[in-house]
Amino acid sequence: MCGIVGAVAERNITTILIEGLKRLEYRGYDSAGLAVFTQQGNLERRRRIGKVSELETAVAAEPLAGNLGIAHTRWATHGAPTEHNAHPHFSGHELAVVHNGIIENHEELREKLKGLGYSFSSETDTEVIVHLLDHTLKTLPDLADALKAAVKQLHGAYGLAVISAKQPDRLLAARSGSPLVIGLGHGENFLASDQLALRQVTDRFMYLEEGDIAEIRRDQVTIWDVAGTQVQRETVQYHEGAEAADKGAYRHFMLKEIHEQPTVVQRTLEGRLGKDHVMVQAFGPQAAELFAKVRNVQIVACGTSYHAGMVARYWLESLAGIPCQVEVASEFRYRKVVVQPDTLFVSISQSGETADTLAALRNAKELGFLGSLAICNVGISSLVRESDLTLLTQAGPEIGVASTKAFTTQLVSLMLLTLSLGQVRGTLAAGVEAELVEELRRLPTRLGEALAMDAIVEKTAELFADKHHTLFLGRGAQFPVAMEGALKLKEISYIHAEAYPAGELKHGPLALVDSDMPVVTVAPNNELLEKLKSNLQEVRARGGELIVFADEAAGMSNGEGTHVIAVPHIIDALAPILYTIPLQLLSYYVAVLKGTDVDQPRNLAKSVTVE
Ligand code: HGA
Repeated sequence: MCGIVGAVAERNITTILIEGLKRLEYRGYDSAGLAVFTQQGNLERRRRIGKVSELETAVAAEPLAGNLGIAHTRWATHGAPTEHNAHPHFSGHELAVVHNGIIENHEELREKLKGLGYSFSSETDTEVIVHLLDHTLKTLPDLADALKAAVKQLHGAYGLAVISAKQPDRLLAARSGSPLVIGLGHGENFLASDQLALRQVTDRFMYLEEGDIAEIRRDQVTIWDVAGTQVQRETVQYHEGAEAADKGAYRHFMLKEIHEQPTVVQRTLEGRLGKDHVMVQAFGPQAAELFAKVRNVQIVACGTSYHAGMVARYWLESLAGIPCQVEVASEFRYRKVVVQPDTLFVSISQSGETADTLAALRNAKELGFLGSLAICNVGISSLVRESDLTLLTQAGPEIGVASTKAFTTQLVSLMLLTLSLGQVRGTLAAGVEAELVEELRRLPTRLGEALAMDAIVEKTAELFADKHHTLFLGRGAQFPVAMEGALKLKEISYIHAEAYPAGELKHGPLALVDSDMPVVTVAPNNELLEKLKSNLQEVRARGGELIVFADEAAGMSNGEGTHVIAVPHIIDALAPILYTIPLQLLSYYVAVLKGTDVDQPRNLAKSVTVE
């Protein structure tokens, strides 16, 4: 995804900009560029498609030095990944902008600006911003005033950095739907879309809030909130140890990553939600055109990602009315597959290098699919490069071998896919998209509430310490959640765990149930609750011990052999994401009790790049 870096200093800032972009490289991008107000008094830029190192080579060949600059790594949403579409975008020779996000009313603004005599040199939505700002500067000559007025005309999501050769003592920033952080130095200040980009130059940060505009000078930062009132934002100081590849205060990476889920889910949603709809272009410039033709979906993945795909099948069919099949990649790749007309091939992988999934994608290209979409956490991976469309999960580096935050961000991405396909094809029931967009916005807070179950789940884990086998039950979209819960427990505690749709119990697995076989159940308050309660009676009648994660309003209570753990209420469609959290915590605490190697369980590897 796009990255922004900006700097205003006494020293030359070109290398700081390039180093910052490199630190954001892991997010994936297709081109990079920078603009610097040079010592000769001009605004100059260099742009290149491909890696930041290409840009670095271009700058080395044709150096530019200055004290004020902005830089960007682009992941195209509007217009192909070409050099002329790469940011920064200019209006004339004196104004430069970099942008993360999507401007939804860009066509209308483009027409208006053309009418005012502006000519466009790119196909991006971003270029309208710079010309609009230039036009506004004619009546409001102060850059901050002009930016405040101009952004009022933008619909969509943006994180912006702006510089002007006419006011070269300041860097301007605006945030709405795409994160920005100011890095505070001594006699110099910085801006970035992620503090990681600036850790080389400072450890003090100020996070902009939604609607904020900031004017950043060498020795002063001024911020206005959405109402135009001047405000102070808190300064946060980072210490060594706050890096992603550090466990910080947590005992294991897995626990740290479980607790990061509200933040990374928030990040995965950023820039992708409009007021009451999902921005389809978040899947890439051709997404709307391709999605309009989709009549079926085939999902292919392995392990945890496969479980995310299984949840998506329930969503795609029940919410968007689109038939969906899901298969593990190692089967799909070797089977003779019959492809329905107009089927979208969707692959899901944390690393984007999973050998089976990659091979399945390569085979799929010969099979007549309509197109391919990768849902992936690594932007520079083979899966992303070889797919037509991509939606990057923003989970950040996942170090624990057992996947946690990658899974929940995959689920969020798949919900965005469901709503996008339903939106483009017109198959969503009235009001569903607006309601789910609203609920998605609240999701990070709800996940935080679920994490507050940590202590009670830790206590519950003691029930498993001497057990060798476990059953996990769920119904509907909670069945794959139960599968993921069982997989997590197997992976890190080495306890044998099986998941069943609860209705299947009496068709076989009930024979296994006795007092040595705890049965874990996920029970949101939906139309299947009463049926699920009957299934649980079947377990109790055989002496099985029940651990039930139930909606606080489900009317279930503790009894002999029945441990009910209340889960905060959530809209049913998003329940699979929320219920995953206590199951992750459960497997974690069971593994800790058993003393296994939580982050690197035996026999397993993080990115399965072999068959
Ligand atoms: N819409 C802009 C920026 C894209 C972006 O933020 N991607 O993550 C463009 O297409 O250039």
